[in-house]
Amino acid sequence: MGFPRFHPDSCALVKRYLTPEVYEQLACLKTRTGFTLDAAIQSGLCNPDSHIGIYAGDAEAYSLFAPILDPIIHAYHAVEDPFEHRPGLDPILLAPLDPDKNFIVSSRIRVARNLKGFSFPCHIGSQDRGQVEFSVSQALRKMPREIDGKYLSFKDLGRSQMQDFLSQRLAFPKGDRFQDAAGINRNFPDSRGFFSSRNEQFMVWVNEEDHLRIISMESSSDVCGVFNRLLLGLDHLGAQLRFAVDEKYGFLTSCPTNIGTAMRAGVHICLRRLEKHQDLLNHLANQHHLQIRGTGGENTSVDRAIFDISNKQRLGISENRILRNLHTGLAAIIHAEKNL
Ligand code: DAR
Repeated sequence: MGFPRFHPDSCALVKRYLTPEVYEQLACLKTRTGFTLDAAIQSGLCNPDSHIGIYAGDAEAYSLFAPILDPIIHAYHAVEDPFEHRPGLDPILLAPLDPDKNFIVSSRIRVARNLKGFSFPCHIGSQDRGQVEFSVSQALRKMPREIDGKYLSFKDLGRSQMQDFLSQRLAFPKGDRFQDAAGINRNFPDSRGFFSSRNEQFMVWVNEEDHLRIISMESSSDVCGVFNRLLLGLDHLGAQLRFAVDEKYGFLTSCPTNIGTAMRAGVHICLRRLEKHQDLLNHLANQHHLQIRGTGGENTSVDRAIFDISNKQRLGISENRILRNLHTGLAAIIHAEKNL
């Protein structure tokens, strides 16, 4: 392909760190499954507004393409060498954040996982994607009673059923243009599906941006209860499935922004006053390593002053520490909202 020409306006981290020397060093390399650097950077080349611009096609990509991925990981996760994954998945108890439901509309915590030995969604072949769906759906058949439920494969759903599940945010739509350019949408909706517990507070998306997105959620501010439910499901799935994990990078994911704990813990919170004081909100978010997103999550706008606020750090920090930081940060934001 020759040295890639990123859009002049692109600010993607891959453009910043992919120097001609690094490209020269990596351009002819392939992982054992045939994943190349050119394939990894397609999203950033096609989408000038990419923040990162690169995806990993398998676990080996993180070592083979470390000369480009490591500087991006250091920059995004604000970690310095030597960094390491610090697991911390213990049940946790913290004071209620918003018991009167004046601000927090819902809490949602998800972790991403990819099965060991399989290419990741941007590079996986149809047959292997089907094997991933089969293995995960089998592991979901006997969940603990509190989160027992049913797996539904998209291919078995009619159009109106699919629309209903999408509107309930139980199913997931085709990936965005960033994921599309990376190859994540190939053969959609084949071998995609979702598990939902009967109370719809525990879900697993299969073959979305990663092989598994394990989600715990509820319409409350009880981030501890949501986290502890997630642990229950994770323990059960972790006993039956082998995940791609590295002692340095932690859980390996399609996007390098998700490695480490691969956990995004957040809330939908109504901030009518802070909406008019974005500088203060951004200051508080930065102070507590939080990420502010629109109501619909990534790349969406804020609707009716409802913000999606979640942890920014995923690597070099434990899941328990993420939850404590989120709790402290949200308490500070709620305090500011009350006192404006
Ligand atoms: N939009 C892509 C990915 C950013 C991180 N979000 C993920 N992985 N869902 C970008 O490079 O900006």
